[in-house]
Amino acid sequence: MFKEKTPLVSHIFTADPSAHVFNDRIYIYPSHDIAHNGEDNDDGDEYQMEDYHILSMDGDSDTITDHGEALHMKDVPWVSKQMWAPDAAYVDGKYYLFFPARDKDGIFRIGVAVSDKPEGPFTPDADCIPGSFSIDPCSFKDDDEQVYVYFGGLWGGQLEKYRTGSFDPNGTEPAKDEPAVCPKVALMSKDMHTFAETPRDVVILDENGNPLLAGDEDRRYFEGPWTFKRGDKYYFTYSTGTTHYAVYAVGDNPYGPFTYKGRILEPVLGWTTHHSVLEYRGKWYLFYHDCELSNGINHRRNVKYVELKFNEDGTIQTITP
Ligand code: FUB
Repeated sequence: MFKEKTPLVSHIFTADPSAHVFNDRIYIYPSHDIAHNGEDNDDGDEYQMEDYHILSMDGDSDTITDHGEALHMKDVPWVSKQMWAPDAAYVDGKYYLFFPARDKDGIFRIGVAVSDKPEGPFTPDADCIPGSFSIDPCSFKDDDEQVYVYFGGLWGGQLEKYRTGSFDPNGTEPAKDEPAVCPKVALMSKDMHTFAETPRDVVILDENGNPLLAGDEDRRYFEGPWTFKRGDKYYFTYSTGTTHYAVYAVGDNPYGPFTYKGRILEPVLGWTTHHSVLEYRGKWYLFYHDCELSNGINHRRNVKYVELKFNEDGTIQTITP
């Protein structure tokens, strides 16, 4: 593996890398940032992405392949704008791309698209996943082949607007001394096009077994979930958003609860901290992004990776970019 800590590609802006190993090759499912001169705001209007390009690489060269446009929003009937952070899963000979976008009413939903190849092109379903909401879907396939999708993001991602169980356009975050908003998880149905259950809360606990509080911005969930298994432990990783850390929590099953353990990555150049973790040829890697190529413009990001190291007790060594 080469190119560690350097932008993997520079001909397009890329972000939110979801990395998987398929056929002994690393496939990266990133957002494709669009350069424009609009202002940033708390709704994420600066993230105007319209399509996805899948990247791939192997362990034997420094060549990164951009497989070209894999899916464009003009081909997705339910989407109005903002194709944000995607992920993919392989099940029974097919590759499934999960992606969030705003529907025609401006509400974020999650869609599915299918391909015979990991790099696409992907054919989208005509409608979004029924009952889906918010952003940042990530998939996790457990040892029993069951696939779970985790999702949710505050502010622009609208997660705090579902605290009553349905969409409240005026919904806000809890008070600082109340439990934080939880990310969600749902088991996928066997055909991978629908949730097999109503999404559940992913509860993240502190060292005393209490749910993290909304005011605990160094540790509470903001966006960018990722789940992986190491040994018999399930690791749930995520971004703390306003404090810009990538952090992790550990549990005993895919639904949690997960207990907060520490930081994976200190803040990078740029506001967002979206990442993924994968094992490849016996080593672990963190895929992440920063804004090096644009000198810090938040919506012009570039994907990178770095080796991730574990301590003997399963804790993760914090990376300082
Ligand atoms: O790329 C748009 C949004 O920015 C993602 O959905 C978030 O995770 C953040 O990286």
